[in-house]
Amino acid sequence: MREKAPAGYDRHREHIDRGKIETVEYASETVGNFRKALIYTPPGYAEDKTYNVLYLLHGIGGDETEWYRHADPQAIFDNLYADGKLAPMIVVFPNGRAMPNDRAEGDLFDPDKVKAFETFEYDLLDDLIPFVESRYSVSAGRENRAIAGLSMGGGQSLNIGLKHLDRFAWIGAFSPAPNTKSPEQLVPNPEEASALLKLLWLSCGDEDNLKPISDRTHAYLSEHRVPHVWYEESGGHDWSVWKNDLYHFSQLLFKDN
Ligand code: FER
Repeated sequence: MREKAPAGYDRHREHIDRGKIETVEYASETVGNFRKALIYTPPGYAEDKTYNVLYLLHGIGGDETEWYRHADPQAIFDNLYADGKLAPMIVVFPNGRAMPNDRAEGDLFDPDKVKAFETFEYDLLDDLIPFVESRYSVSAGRENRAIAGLSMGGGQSLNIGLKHLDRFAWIGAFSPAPNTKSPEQLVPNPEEASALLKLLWLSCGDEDNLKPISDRTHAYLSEHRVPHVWYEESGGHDWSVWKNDLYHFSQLLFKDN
């Protein structure tokens, strides 16, 4: 079992530089409307530098504000920057339910709503990423782009990231949900994936009912010798686990580990 983040990692610290979180709206041809996302720019963000980008996805009960409301990610990141532990990156919090009404309301397991988490692949690749890359000073190479998320967002990160290794070299799945494709579908060519991945992170709490999905993915990756971080921790399907994952995963990004 893995170590947890140190006490205070998620608490606002005095006298440190802070990043900013803002809400943006982008035109989505995929959905046919304007869609919201939150964007964190790190302390000292400046247009004359270029940044990596992490796309960080929410779960079935959430929307683009879910991480912000439950995890205080800006405190986690600001503290890590103050300690010199993060590579420069902006973090985009999209809404992964790509349909006209993308609010987390009504029956969240309605098949149309679950399907919208699949449609998000095209909203992300064709609409959101181009928007982010036109609006912010970011590097557009695969080695400068990461995708990660919790539960439904963890499944999306594996499904989308591993299918588009030409776009993402860094992938993280925190407690991935049943939307996760089978390991054989995710990684049909283990050698090719191994050569392209800079980081493949998979984590899950030991009391999470969805753990069999992570177990089967980890087993396949191990059997086929695809390098990955398997981070098994104490806990259930909850925010203490996902915040801890974010703390550890983010420090591995955009570095030669
Ligand atoms: C399911 C159980 C859980 C499922 C999705 C979830 C689509 C997602 C949970 C979450 O995002 O927290 O059967 O099917």
